[in-house]
Amino acid sequence: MANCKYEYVRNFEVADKCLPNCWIVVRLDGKNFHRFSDEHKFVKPNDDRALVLMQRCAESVMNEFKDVVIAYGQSDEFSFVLKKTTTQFSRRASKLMSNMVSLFSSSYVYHWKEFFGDVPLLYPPAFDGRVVLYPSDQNMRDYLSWRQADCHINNLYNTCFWSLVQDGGCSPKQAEEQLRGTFSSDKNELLFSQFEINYNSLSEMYRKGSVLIWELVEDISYKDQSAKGNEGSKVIRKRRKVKCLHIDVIRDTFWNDHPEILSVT
Ligand code: DGT
Ligand code: MG
Ligand code: MG
Repeated sequence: MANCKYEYVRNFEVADKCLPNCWIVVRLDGKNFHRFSDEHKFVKPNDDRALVLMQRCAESVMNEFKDVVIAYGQSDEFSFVLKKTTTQFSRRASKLMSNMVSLFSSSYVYHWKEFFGDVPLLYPPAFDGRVVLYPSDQNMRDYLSWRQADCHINNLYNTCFWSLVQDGGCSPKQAEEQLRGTFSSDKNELLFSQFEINYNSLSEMYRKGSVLIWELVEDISYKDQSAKGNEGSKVIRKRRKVKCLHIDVIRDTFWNDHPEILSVT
């Protein structure tokens, strides 16, 4: 067979199977969304349309990748945690990551209009992706805590920055200088004293990001359509549905309330 001569090139492919028994985290992040958000005139510092579109794309990914136990998103990024025992794509890292990233990107374009209406999508957005393995539950929780703490730090900074620029008469350079070296408490104080903003009263979506988990819902149908409401004809089917929360994942409360996430087999 003529082909045999060429088949050796297959051996140049490297195996990238994820280590067994580890949480697999796939994080994707918008490519140059600094420019993308500017060109599409995203509201600063938080654009509800953009944030909810990101959630919608993450939901599409979870519906296709049922072994994702939790996803977390903020700004232009989303992280997906696959259960330790997943065997999807034989745990091949590049296969998992590239499929998730491409589905997320195509969903972003596909659903754009639902959230942005007549605002034209000026060019195709792209996302990068990476895979990180976490061997312990604590490592995986710490990963999510890290991303949520990042969300908080950036959001507090950006809220101050854009308040100073939009309502405080500062240039971007002046705002940056005023915020340099400040602590969280200083920023909270600045927002309150100068702009009457109580940081804690801002939307939880901005402050905490978006946490996607599964919930069980019941679908009720009737065997005999003409016997609607008749208990004997009732059929209840349970199915999993993606639920979006804007909630603290750093403290134990969330994990105690959702023990199924860590105990999934
Ligand atoms: P990268 O990820 O290295 O390709 O570069 P960027 O520009 O995507 O940088 P990154 O990911 O660190 O920061 C996210 C950018 O996206 C940041 O410039 C702000 C922008 N962005 C994300 N969400 C929003 C939003 O809701 N409103 C506005 N105005 N901008 C947003
Ligand atoms: Mg980015
Ligand atoms: Mg980012």
